[in-house]
Amino acid sequence: MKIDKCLDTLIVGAGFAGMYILHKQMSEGFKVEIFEQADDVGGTWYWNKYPGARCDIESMDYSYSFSEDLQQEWNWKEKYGTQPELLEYAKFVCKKFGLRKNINFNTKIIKSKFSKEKQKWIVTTDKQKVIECEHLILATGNLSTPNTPKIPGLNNYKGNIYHTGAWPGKMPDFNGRKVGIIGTGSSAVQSIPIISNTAEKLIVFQRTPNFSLPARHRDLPKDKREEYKKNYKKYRQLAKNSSFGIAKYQPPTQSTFEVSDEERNVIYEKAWQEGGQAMLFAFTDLLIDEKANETAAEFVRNKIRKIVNDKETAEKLCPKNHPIGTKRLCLDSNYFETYNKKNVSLIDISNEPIEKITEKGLFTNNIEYSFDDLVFATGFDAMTGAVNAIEILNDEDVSLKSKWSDGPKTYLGMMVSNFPNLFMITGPQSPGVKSQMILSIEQHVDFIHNLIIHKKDNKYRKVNANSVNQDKWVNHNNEVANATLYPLAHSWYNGDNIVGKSKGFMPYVGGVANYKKICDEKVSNNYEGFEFS
Ligand code: FAD
Ligand code: N01
Repeated sequence: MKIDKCLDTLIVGAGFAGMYILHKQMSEGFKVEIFEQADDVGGTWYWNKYPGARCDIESMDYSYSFSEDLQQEWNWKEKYGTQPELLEYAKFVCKKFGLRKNINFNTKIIKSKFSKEKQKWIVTTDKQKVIECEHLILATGNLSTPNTPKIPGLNNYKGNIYHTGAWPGKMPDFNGRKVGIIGTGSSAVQSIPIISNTAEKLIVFQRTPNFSLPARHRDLPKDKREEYKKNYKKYRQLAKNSSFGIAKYQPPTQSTFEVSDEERNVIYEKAWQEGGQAMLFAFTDLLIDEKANETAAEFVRNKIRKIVNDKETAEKLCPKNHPIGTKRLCLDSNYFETYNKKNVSLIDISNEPIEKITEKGLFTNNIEYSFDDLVFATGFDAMTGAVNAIEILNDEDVSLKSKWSDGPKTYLGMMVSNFPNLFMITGPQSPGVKSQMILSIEQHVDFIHNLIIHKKDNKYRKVNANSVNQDKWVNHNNEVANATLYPLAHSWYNGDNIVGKSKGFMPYVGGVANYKKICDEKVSNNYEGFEFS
């Protein structure tokens, strides 16, 4: 086989994870390159250009911390970074650290096989180029494989079709048009209010109502930004010590029923007015005790009932089939208020799934709805989709996908047993998606980079995750998750959103501080669970 290029490290993906590990490996003198299917950096913030897309963790938190220079140089304009601002930030980082020359754009990795004789990965691109590398790092993203449900008749539709997770670069003009949108997750909650401002009519097809709290979005005042910058060290440390990697959300100290109903209401009301996810951090037991959780859930339902004028619509929007916070909580700007607009209607499809898509719209419960444009806000084949899309074979020709057919198994969310020198950043069973993700990305990258250096310094050619340690880690993850309410929801956290996908709770919910402590202990114990040869 003709080898077109030899690298020490090949990275797949140029989002925040890929860019940071590229920077680390370049700084250490490794021969390293990224392969990225898009034509620019940014990952999530390159693909999700839908109206209203922005992060819902405040930008002063949702940003890299590895470079003090970068922290001081970049000025976030708004409380929650918008998609264009986040994409600019990614490009700025790419330029500042001279990364672009080591990135191959418009190139998809389709296959990778660990060669027994070379003891290296042989990686194939969609352009049929073959690259040999010692280390293969998957920075392919957890929410990077858009899910378009296979609804009969989809090909017959004559209007425009959009997916929030693969939005075109040029913003479509919905002015004066009838728009249908399927889905009411975070992407829909952000885009519905904006689309409703210009569309002549917006029809929302809702299968499951979602809990959403007000974001209370605003410009970021200069004095607040400067104060944060001055004290960045303190804030970043607070984030690292927290459960979910957000400085201001420190572990609560009192439980739900320690306070009277009146006191609890005052606490919830304060959190509601403050905006963001504060409410979920009000009490210690909200995510472990159903009765406690119900007090917060009902508080939010009552807010929805107050905001939405039409009683029937309000009730349809009230989530009742899962505890609050067990599906990814949404933050919104006037989402529920949007249903008071004359041009917006809500169709509950919980009991009547969409039967088919037609030339002009879709059929549900024998009623045809027509529109000019159809938006899929139907989420992603999360956490395993992008990894499984690459054919990854170990030296015994066993595919990673087949290994994961009953659900993913990893060691610390970073390696898979019997797939040596293959690393993933924020993989399944890591706290990645249950945290401020850039914080988790930085912690994983530092760990993997140091592991590679340790391997190199000790002249090892291979590092592999021990299968017993991997099983223990997976069991520990399950135990931690099963002690919470998370498994009670049907969500992308447990593969429920994809027909035919194996079911099981995938993220580590023991918190970022605990997770880092565990990782650090493994290192102190001479890289416990990692086999070098
Ligand atoms: P990504 O940004 O997904 O990048 C992965 C890259 O890999 C992509 O560019 C993709 O094209 C590329 N790729 C994948 N497979 C291949 C292949 N086979 N060949 C070549 N290239 C490939 N997290 C938060 O913490 N806070 C937030 O507020 C927040 N908001 C979000 C909003 C939206 C709309 C979405 C979708 C996600 C949000 N997230 C948020 C999660 C977000 O995905 C992460 O914060 C972060 O951006 C992930 O970075 P990443 O580099 O790991 O992956
Ligand atoms: O996707 P989702 P998303 N017929 O999976 C519905 C991050 N993010 O893109 O709940 C009808 O949450 C589905 O219904 P149901 C964040 O981590 C963050 O919105 O499965 N409906 C659901 O309503 C988030 O969690 C931000 O019953 C169908 C919706 O489509 C993650 O990305 C913004 C259907 C999908 O919701 C994914 O969010 C955006 C079908 N066949 C994204 N299939 C921030 O604000 C699916 N649905 C930071």
